[in-house]
Amino acid sequence: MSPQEVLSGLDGFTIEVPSWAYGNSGTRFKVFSTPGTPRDPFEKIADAARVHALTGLAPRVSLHIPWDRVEDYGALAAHAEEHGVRIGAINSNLFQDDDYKFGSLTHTDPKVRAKAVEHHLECVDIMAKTGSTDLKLWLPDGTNYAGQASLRARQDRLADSLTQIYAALEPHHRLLVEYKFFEPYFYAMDIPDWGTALLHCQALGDRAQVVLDTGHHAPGTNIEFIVMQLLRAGRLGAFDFNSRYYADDDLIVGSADPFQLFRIMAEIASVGGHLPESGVNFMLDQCHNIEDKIAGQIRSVLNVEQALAKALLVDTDALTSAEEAGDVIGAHDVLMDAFHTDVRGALADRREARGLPRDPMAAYRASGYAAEIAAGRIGGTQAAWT
Ligand code: LRH
Ligand code: MN
Ligand code: MN
Repeated sequence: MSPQEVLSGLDGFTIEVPSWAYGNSGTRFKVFSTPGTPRDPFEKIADAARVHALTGLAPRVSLHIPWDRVEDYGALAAHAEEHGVRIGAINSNLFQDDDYKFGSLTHTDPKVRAKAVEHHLECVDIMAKTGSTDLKLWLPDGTNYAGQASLRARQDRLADSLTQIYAALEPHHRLLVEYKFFEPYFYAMDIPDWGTALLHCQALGDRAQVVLDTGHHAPGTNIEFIVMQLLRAGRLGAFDFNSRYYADDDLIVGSADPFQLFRIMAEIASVGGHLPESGVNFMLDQCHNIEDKIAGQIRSVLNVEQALAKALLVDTDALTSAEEAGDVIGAHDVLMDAFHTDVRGALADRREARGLPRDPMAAYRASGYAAEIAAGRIGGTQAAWT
């Protein structure tokens, strides 16, 4: 197959961008502002739409409630459509309310649990108004000290709360459950790992699926193994892509470890998980604290596209033969050959053939958009730490 034929595997592949990446966000320390930062969700969507217009890769924008609360969600969805994008996952927020000091969906007080469930009903309502089909839940609940609470009772209360949320979904909606092994609590998080997320999803039903945030694992974790296992179970609902050096750094995906990103995409591509019908939502969860936010998002979606293009280049027949023959080095070499292939020219050709700029970053810089928004927007929305 020619490179262009191989790269036709990218047709239909999309990446969803987060509204909070366009606002001032990231780190619990100083959050630096960038000139032209959006002042409201409408401006965040306008910026996100630029990324899609230049790359052809990012047609959906995730919202985060309450950061993106607006009076008229129908108007927000229409605004997105006018700009050539649409609303993606609706993210709930259980980590900025005093009532949740000892838990939200897991709290011992039924009134606090009911409040946390109710927040998800608001999100489901927003889904109906915006045409979103994914409700995304990251649970910040946990404990800091052994003996602080019954680990088991918290799981039971969580199961009950999740059941209520799941029951509120419409038949075409999914519940995406995200795990994280630490932070904001450090002794035990209530959904620390993919196993716990998977068990809850399996108890809920087919439309409950796991979100894998690449920054939410202990250093050294083999993430592609988890990807394989969740795909095998039919429960990989979505990614939150980002890069990490230390913790939940939320840096540009593919910047810290492009080889890890390639290994993940190779696992995905090996079973067609990149195809739209697989239902895996490839999202970004990033913060651009010191770099230009729009350029940071362009770089991110291009990095994911590049990793997938290399993954599609893996000679699967040669790989299988080498694996079956016990040819350890041969099999490894097949994979590395794909990783070391420079696909940038082929991707530029493909973009040009689709009426897109060969170099989206250069096109963005030449467009004058950054200067335009810097001059036209004063003040910005501050999203909280992610
Ligand atoms: C917290 C987090 C999580 C969510 C996001 C909104 O760790 O980053 O990954 O997806 O906040
Ligand atoms: Mn995340
Ligand atoms: Mn995170």
